[in-house]
Amino acid sequence: MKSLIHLSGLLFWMCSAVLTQASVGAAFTTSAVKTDSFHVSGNCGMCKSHIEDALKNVKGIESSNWDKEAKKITVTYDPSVIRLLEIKQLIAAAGYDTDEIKATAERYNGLPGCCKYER
Ligand SMILES: [Cu+2]
Repeated sequence: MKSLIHLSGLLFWMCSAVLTQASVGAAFTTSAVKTDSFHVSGNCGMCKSHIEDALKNVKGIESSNWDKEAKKITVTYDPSVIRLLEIKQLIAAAGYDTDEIKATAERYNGLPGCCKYER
């Protein structure tokens, strides 16, 4: 009987330790994450996938959504992991101009015809 009480005590301790860690982890991610919007040139749906793919599987970036009509991207990211300027560099490297970083002529020229936005 004594060992059973001991075991349940241990289980309780383990569960609360896990729970505490989980809530600390969640608090960290929610408080650190930031959402920013900025201009990104582009024309079509293909541009949208190029731009968003450039930010996919990038550490620190949670989500991105480029609006074809507004020519604006909304990015949710962790500024302690990746800086906004680095995000703009990734988009420029894919061939698209942002408000701060422009794509190189080489990258721009590499875009498919339908994606060659006016500069
Ligand atoms: Cu396009």
